[in-house]
Amino acid sequence: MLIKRYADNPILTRDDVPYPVATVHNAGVVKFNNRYIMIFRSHKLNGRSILGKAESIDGVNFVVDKKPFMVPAKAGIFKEYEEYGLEDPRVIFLDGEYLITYSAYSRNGVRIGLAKTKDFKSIKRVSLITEADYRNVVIFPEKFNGLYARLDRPHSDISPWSIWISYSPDLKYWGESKLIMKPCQYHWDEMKIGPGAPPIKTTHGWLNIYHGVFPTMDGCIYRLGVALHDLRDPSVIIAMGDEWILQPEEQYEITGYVHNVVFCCGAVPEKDGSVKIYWGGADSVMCVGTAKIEQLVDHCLNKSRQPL
Ligand code: BMA
Repeated sequence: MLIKRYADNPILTRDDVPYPVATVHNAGVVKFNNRYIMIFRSHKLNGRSILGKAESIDGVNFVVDKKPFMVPAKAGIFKEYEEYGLEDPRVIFLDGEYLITYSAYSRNGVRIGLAKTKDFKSIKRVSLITEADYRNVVIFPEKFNGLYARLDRPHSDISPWSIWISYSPDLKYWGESKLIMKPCQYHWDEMKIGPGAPPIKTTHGWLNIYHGVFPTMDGCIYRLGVALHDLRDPSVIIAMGDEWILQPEEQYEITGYVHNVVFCCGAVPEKDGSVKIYWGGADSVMCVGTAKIEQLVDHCLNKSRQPL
């Protein structure tokens, strides 16, 4: 097994949240002042989502803030596009600040919002960085030739749910977009793929933990896979692991708000060469597992498939 599930999963459920929510899932996690900060998604009891925050010393035992971290904006352009809620946050640290990307839902579709914080207390919304029909945007925690880089997941009928890369000088204007990874027919990720955790720098390349979806007569199955991007040019895929690294197997992944889902928005690399991978189980609870970064890299390199 590449990923060792924590024995006491799930690590966070709605019972741990001091305000009424139906779920706790799909969380971004980063280190801040020697603590783990988790920004998680919750369905409210009307079915729309908000973001909560939890803190931990060991990355496993989390305490949730008394109040939600981010709710739909009450004014301006963000109000218009966050009307139906905020989903699936990813968090990275770059140039002294934390960048949070999240899906913003409204009657106009789903697009990606970007917010900044230095202390996880005051949050500044920066920009809506995509138009509609984008989800799962992760920003690399380093710049390339002075540009921010992100993996994103637009959707169109001709090129369904694939992973693209885009660049920006200022986090606001994005371009130089390029398709870099596609779903593979009759394969565990044949229906959709999308970026999961923000990429992790390794000596062999940027490790990208992504999700893949397979449609069955009983609905979709969400699993996780890994790919390696070139360190200097992340639009180049060095390898893409042919087999998944995690699939729904435990009861808390098989049944819940949406069954058969493991969905990752965050992973924290540790000094000992391991990585804590966080995933939402069945869109209901938060789970964690550990893996050796080297083994995930080998998984990409040893049995790779064509990314396009
Ligand atoms: C996707 C998103 C995720 C969710 C997944 C499984 O389309 O909505 O937030 O975890 O479906 O329901």
